[in-house]
Amino acid sequence: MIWNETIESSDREQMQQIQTERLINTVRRVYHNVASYRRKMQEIGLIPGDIKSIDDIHKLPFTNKSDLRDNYPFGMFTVPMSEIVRLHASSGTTGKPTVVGYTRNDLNMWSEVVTRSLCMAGVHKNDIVQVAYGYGLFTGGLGLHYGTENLGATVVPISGGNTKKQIQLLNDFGSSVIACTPSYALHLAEVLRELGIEPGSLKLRVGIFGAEPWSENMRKEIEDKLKVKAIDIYGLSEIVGPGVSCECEEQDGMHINEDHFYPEIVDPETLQPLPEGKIGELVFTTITKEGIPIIRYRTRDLTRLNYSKCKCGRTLVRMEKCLGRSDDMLIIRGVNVFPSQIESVLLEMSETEPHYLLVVEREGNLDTLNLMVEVQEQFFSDEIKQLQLLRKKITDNIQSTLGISVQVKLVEPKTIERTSGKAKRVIDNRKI
Ligand code: DLL
Repeated sequence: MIWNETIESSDREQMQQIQTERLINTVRRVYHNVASYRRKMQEIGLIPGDIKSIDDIHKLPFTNKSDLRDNYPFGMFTVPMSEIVRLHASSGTTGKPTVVGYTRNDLNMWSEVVTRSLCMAGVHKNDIVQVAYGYGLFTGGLGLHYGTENLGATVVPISGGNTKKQIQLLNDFGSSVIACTPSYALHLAEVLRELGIEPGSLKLRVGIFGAEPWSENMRKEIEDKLKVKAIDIYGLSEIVGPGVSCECEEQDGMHINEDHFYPEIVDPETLQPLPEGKIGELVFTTITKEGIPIIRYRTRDLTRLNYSKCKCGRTLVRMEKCLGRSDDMLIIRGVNVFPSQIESVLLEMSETEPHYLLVVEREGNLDTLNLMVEVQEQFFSDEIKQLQLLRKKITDNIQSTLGISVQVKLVEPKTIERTSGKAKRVIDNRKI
């Protein structure tokens, strides 16, 4: 079912008209209410009247995470606090969190885009949706929660973690949909196996997985082990949270709710717009948000856009599965490496588990990439020779696909820490 047929299947011209009107309003709004936007625009001699159509968006300055931090906590809100009904924040690894505020209308819009996303994923009113994203300042839990209620399906607000309880409720309540990170989905599958529960005996049929990058091979693995259709959902707290985009049942790119979030792809070095189909950094402008509208936000996520009509009937532009973040990209002796590429190689091999950790060290002036990877129980052998052969196979596969050498350390199953939230795949010990 398409939740909002008129919008989700509208023709390009109509969509651009909506985007133009909304962008003009948003620019006016931030110019008159947020000092930092006004200052940035004045610096380049731009006034709101210069933005006459969506195509003028390139004239506007970019916004970075640092802008939000510099204006911590509420400096970029465009309404008085009396209009803000909810706050969320993303923790980040360093410094202050990034805080976002929602008005009542913002929350309604967010529910709408999550409901659209659930419909894209093939979820309907009769489904029981177990929301295993964290509830709290993180947007995952509450975002999926209200979208599910708005659809009229049943929500199980269990939040993240407590795997045994998750499994008990999957079983007892007959949850047909699970929403969690893809790495946690794999963990769930692992525990099910340990408990001797056949995933096929549960009612589970759809998984709404996001909040971290995951490869196509990981999708196959999850679908196979958990017996669900694995749908990719994308979002970030600065823009709204989950529901910025989501895959439909075709699983061929995530439809962006572009009547609310206008996407661009730019070259991360030159910041110039790139033509359709080119991979670059995704940039978003919110065009309906009231609490904290964001102009040209640099997500650091790398992907490409596809404007062709989807087989599902939607015309909303699609973004490809994220390759990774530009700031997660490792440059190892000059070669660009994404953790997702290593993940893909590992998942193509039957001997390894999809649990791994990359540790980068600098010895002298030389970077070394160490890969710790779990070996499947049945391949974990006491025979050193067997293990040496396996290490060589992994090293060779990575060398031939990525063109870099890695030091592989094989570890027993369940050595690498499991998390119910975003998985940590990289430790960079280089002091550069
Ligand atoms: O992760 C919101 C979310 C919750 C999305 C639940 C999907 C499901 P943040 O914590 O602000 O928000 O992190 C945003 O996570 O810029 C991406 O780098 C990454 N990310 C989110 N979804 C995906 C995805 C939530 N489907 C950051 N694929 C983003 C790859 C993703 N990366």
